[in-house]
Amino acid sequence: MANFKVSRVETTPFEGQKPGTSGLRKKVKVFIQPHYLQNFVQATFNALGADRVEGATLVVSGDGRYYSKDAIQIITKMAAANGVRRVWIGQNGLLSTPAVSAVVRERVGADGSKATGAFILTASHNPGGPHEDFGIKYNMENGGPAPEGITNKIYENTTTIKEYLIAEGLPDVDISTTGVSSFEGPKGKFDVDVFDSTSDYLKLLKYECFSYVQKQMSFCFQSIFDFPAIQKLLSSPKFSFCYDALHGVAGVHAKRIFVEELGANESSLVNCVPKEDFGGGHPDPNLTYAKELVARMGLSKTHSEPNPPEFGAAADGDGDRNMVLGKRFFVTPSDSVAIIAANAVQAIPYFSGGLKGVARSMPTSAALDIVAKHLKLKFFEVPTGWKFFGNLMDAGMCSICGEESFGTGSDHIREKDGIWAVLAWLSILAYKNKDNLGEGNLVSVEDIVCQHWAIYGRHYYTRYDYENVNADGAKDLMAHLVKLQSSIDEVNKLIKGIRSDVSNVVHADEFEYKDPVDGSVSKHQGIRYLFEDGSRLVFRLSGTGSEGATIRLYIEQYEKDSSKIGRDSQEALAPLVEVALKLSKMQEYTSRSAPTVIT
Ligand code: VG1
Ligand code: CO
Repeated sequence: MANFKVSRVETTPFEGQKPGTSGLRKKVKVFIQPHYLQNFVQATFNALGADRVEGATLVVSGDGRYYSKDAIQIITKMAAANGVRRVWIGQNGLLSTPAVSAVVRERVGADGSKATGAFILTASHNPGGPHEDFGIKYNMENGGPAPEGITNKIYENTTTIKEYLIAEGLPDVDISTTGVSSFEGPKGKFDVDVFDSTSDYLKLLKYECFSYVQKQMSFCFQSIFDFPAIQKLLSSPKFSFCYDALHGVAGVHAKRIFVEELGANESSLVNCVPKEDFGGGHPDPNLTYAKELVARMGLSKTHSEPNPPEFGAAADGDGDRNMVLGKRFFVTPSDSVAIIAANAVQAIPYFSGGLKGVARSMPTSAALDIVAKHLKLKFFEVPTGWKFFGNLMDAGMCSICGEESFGTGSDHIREKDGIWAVLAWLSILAYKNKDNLGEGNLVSVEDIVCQHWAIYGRHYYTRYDYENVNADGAKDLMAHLVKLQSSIDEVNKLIKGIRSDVSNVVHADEFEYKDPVDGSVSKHQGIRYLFEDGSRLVFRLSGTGSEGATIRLYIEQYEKDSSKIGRDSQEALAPLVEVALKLSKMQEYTSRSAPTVIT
């Protein structure tokens, strides 16, 4: 048994340690400055207060990006010094963001302990490596991101911090081998428990039934997916599958879940070995950055693929996002959540008793709204960022939710969940094809989406991102758009001068949200222009970048006429895009003639 002392280290505040949409994200060179990470971690402990820190059980893990291993050792030593009772670390420090949430909610330690919170080390879809981004965020006892009340407090603390506590004499822990190491400090015992990264997460996802034939009874444990049904689909020679983790942490879970549990061929996995720099790529699952998958699925403009798989998916660095593709077919994330919600009760055992409600972030298309109306479900529209869904779920008001930014999930945890979304799609495919895996034609991803549009109508949707533009220019553009909102007549005159075939704006505002559970109000959550025919233009500044500003422009148009739902989406949206760019004076304010990424 080793012993450690607590040492108090004097420090001074760093500017800009304000958590954004999802934690604090900065360049690695900023994070590795002496005391930088330590200040933020101590500010978090101070924001939580001694009651929630002393004796706590904290999960510390992440997506394995550059600097994670050092950060884990630092946070472990600071936790010990602050009186935390035990730290839980996924093997090699690897846990996807949804796996962390699952571990916080479900894992029980060998001594019966339960986690009380988590530090997640990730900058999610931002690139990694010595010259790229690192990030950290804190999740609460419900497994969800800290609410704004806490993140504001953390930020305040970072502006006044004078000292932090760190254990002296505590050796670096070996995070590559599972097992518990125990230490003794001035306040008593401190344990470090390194555990298998996937077991608890898998246990939550797998729906298991045990039949007691003699007594003619069967018990089903409350879990989520029908694994045997998915297994049958994956083993059918008619079906083929491809999963690209973009060298993020999802690869670890994917191998275990898709290959070892569900019997997918190992060759279905692409880029599933986590790398500190994501292989030099941008671990953001969209049509621009998930190049290899896009080519394999027959969607590349420069490469022709003779026989793409039936179903493909990609994840981001920390495994909470998903992109869903069919053979030569892209499913927009807004459609994906609507289609999952429409089919959940039939196809996914966890939802067989019905849905409590559904929710989407404001810029996400209204495809989910239409499903909610048809199925008479409670429906919520929240600001961007997963933290807003947590309250609804804790209050039993929401089962399925999603964001246009490739985030989909449910109340099984309190984060979006990339692998969950893939299993949800595999479940729908398995359900739709349960009678034709032998004879008959396979119902494809494209068939499912087109059938959905035929029933509910189609929301043409696109997002333009202008990454790393001049921050002042971005601010001026937003101010210009807010100012325009004071006269709708003026806006409509401008629009008619740009395109006469675009309908009238009937309402324009900055989105504001009052949480129906705790009554808290979040203002300035995006600038909206709503049109008479249901079309929308939304402008937001990103809260996850680490340099300059990123402007997001969201464009949506609803089409109910079934003879018009098969158009190319960029072509269908061209008039609205033109209006958006000219109305906002995008080129003038950003000096950019084209966006960095179109999704
Ligand atoms: C982006 C997305 C948002 C998402 C957030 C975190 O935020 O738009 O929908 O919740 O990233 O996702 P912003 O503020 O840059 O638009 V992750 O996977 O990066 O944690
Ligand atoms: Co992410």
